[in-house]
Amino acid sequence: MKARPKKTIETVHQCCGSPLEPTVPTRRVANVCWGGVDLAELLNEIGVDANARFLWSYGLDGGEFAGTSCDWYLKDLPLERLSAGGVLIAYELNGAPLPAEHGFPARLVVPGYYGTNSVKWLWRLQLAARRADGLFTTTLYNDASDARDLAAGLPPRRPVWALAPESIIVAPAPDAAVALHEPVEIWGWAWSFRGIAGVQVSTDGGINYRHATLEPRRGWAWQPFSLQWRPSHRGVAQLCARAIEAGGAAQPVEGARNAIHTVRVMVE
Ligand SMILES: Nc1nc2c(c(=O)[nH]1)N[C@H]1C(S)=C(S)[C@@H](COP(=O)(O)O)O[C@H]1N2
Ligand SMILES: [Mo]
Repeated sequence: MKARPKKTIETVHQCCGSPLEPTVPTRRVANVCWGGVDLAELLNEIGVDANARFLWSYGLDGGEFAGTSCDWYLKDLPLERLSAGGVLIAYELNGAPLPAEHGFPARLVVPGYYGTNSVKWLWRLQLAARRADGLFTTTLYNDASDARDLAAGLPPRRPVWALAPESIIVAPAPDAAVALHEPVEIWGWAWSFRGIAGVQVSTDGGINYRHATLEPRRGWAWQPFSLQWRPSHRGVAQLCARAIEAGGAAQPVEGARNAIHTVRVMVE
């Protein structure tokens, strides 16, 4: 693999949280740089069977999870995602060899998909006409559609693949003190599979929102946003950020892993 051209990609990398608590936000997210081999190019060279629809990837780790024992960590993804580009067999993280805990010697990296799909300690790839049955493919990591999703024509269960629109406030920090009438910069990061078109920020717990300044997306990286604020009342202020996707989908207020992030600060 190292004899092939090395491709480097900066991506947002997010854990979707526990598959046993799929609606609980954990906001475990970072932006990292991967180096490795372009998987779509590699498969084009090998040649792909016309019946193939899914890529199955196997990690070397096995054991028991949620009362079920597994030989391997096995995930699958639709081949359309591969054609969209950017999927790597990565052997570098931030310019250094992958550390053991991040998948040494090689891992899959699926930009724009939740971290669970980026299989570490990769030892086998398989193309198949159907999804891979397994604990981490067709049992866990599938979101149940609610009445609104069903009305919008979504299937009853959807695999946890594409990143839903989300944003986090980085500053001010939770419980920070800010000065009355002095300018404060509220800033953070926003991301989704499709890219974020706008971020709105509230300083009154989500009653009123204003448009923040948002950088356009570069590749698969997350996007910075910021808003200048002059606090006009003493006491507690609840800061909220809401990301809106290119297609119009916005972060929900609650009850989902990508629910709106609120940061409480003290105006003194
Ligand atoms: N082989 C293997 N790959 C795996 C996992 C795992 O348990 N085994 N966990 C997945 C999950 S749930 C996440 S969020 C990411 C975390 O990647 P990181 O440890 O590099 O942050 O790895 C994914 N790849
Ligand atoms: Mo995860």
